[in-house]
Amino acid sequence: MKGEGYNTATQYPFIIMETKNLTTKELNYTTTRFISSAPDIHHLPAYEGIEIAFAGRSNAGKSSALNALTHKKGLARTSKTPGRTQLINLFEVADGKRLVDLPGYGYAAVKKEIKNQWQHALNDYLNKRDCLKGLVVLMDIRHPLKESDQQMISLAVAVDIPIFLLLTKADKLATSAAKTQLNKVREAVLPFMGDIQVEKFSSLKKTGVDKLRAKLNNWFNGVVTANI
Ligand SMILES: Nc1nc2c(ncn2[C@@H]2O[C@H](COP(=O)(O)OP(=O)(O)OP(=O)(O)O)[C@@H](O)[C@H]2O)c(=O)[nH]1
Ligand SMILES: [Mg+2]
Repeated sequence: MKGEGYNTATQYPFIIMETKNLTTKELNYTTTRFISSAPDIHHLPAYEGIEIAFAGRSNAGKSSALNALTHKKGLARTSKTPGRTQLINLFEVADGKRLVDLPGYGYAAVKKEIKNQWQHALNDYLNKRDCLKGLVVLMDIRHPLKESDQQMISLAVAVDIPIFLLLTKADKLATSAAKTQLNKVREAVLPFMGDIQVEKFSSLKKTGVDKLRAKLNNWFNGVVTANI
């Protein structure tokens, strides 16, 4: 099945390269359940299914986004204290389909040495984790594209992992300011030359949750899009 479309993130046409099913199967995210935690990337259990990871700076709203997606307030622990999620938490959406809540990067109080270790570990994860089919990168809409975010995006693009970039806490800005920020970030990611879609998001107001669900459905169903 081949179809042409338009990628709003990059303004380039795209072609659907491969679909396992003619229609994207809607998954039910509300039955997502916690599977296990791993102390670090090297302790993640081998996996035959499809894994999609949520990454972002500490406090960006990763755990909150997972809870909004699944309609489960307490599925992933959220906190006002940055660096709350220190373990890698695995969740199962359906058989062979998992979401991963990664610990936040770029937390100011973490020593440089630890930050470097984490960077290496992320690099390994993106390079070696064959089951990883997509990366949701979350950034506070008021502070997007910090150096650590850019590193993360570069790493993922280098290994051809598609990115869904969510500008979180959009409720903290007026609608027009949020739109301006969205357009700025869409422009700013063009030089990365990756498969990157940028959207506004608010766990509080549920903004962007439908788009996140649609993207995850595509990735979990093996729909691959590529810029041409
Ligand atoms: N206003 C607003 N606050 C939010 C939103 N999403 C998250 N927050 C708040 O931001 C703080 C951090 O959210 P978390 O979801 O714990 O962030 P995290 O990225 O998982 O943080 P770490 O686990 O520390 O890396 C919490 O106080 C949340 O309530 C949002 O959409 N709107
Ligand atoms: Mg968290």
